[in-house]
Amino acid sequence: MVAITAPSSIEHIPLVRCPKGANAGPQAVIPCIDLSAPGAAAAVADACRTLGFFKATNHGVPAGLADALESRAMAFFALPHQEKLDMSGPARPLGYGSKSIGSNGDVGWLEYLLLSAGATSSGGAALPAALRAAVEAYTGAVRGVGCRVMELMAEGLGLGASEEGRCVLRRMVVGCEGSDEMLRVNHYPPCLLPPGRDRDECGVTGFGEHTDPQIISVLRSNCTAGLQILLRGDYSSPARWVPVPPDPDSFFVNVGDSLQVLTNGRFRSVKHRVLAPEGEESRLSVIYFGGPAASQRIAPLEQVMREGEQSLYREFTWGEYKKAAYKTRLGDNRLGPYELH
Ligand code: GA4
Repeated sequence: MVAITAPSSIEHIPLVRCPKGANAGPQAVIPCIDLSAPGAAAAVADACRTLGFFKATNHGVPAGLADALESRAMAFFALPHQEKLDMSGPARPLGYGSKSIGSNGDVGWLEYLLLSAGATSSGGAALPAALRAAVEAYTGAVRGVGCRVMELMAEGLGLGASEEGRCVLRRMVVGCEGSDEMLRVNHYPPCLLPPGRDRDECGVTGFGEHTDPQIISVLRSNCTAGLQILLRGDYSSPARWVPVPPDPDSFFVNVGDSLQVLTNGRFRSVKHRVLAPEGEESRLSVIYFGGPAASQRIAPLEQVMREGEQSLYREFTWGEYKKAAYKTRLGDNRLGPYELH
């Protein structure tokens, strides 16, 4: 069991309820893709079209990097609240945050570190040296997974014939001057419900439902469950939340809003949320967000558009979209105002 030595950091979080009734139904299968297998590009594209989410295995990242970050991060979160704040500053949006997400009133049963992960960034300069080193080593590795996945995505979209096509997404995020890469370390302590509260009726929100604004997100967690994705409904079945079984040896990849636009809706940005742990163990997750430079134009890639195809979105720059995102609530439909048809 993980000891939370500073309950003051999280103890006053209001218990936001997530209805659980919507979870009923057969277990949906999360696509699991071997990144080194011959058919990986087609499998990635298929998963991004249907769910906007998949699990990536055979990624080549040594387990030690994630384990080291996990243990350094847990040691950090066990520090007294004020020390955590002093070391990283309050999340505005970068820094240490507890309970509060963004600046428009969203709350969750978690504490976190949000760091800039750019190649030249000194995000978290005042963090303990061992944590900083673990963050840097892990970031380098997870960025590599993001690169591989973005190349597979492009190939799966049919852009793989030329080097330029295959690298078009990857180059917006990695090795691009001013691109916007971030690393988020989330700690969800166990949430013990007061006697008389029925856990079967509702869970406690760790991180409320939302889509990620970036191009791609790559998540790794410890063994504690909590992540759920929203399976979109259709004429025959309603939308429902599907739990994602944790797998510390794999990465989970999300399509972000910007990639939905870049592919003119072919790839779908996935709604997801986290429920607070029900047992005795904390959930610790680390997410790499790959965003482009502020000036990057976000509009359907010419190469993916069929002849005569119309853009579904009014174009914007990443800088504009990010600025607008920070004025929204977590669960808002941020692409809504940009939809054309
Ligand atoms: C969701 C994805 C990433 O975690 C994040 C989040 C950001 C924040 O926590 O600062 C936002 C959220 C996220 C989208 C809407 C705004 C901004 C909180 C919030 C209410 C770091 C990001 O880039 O967008």
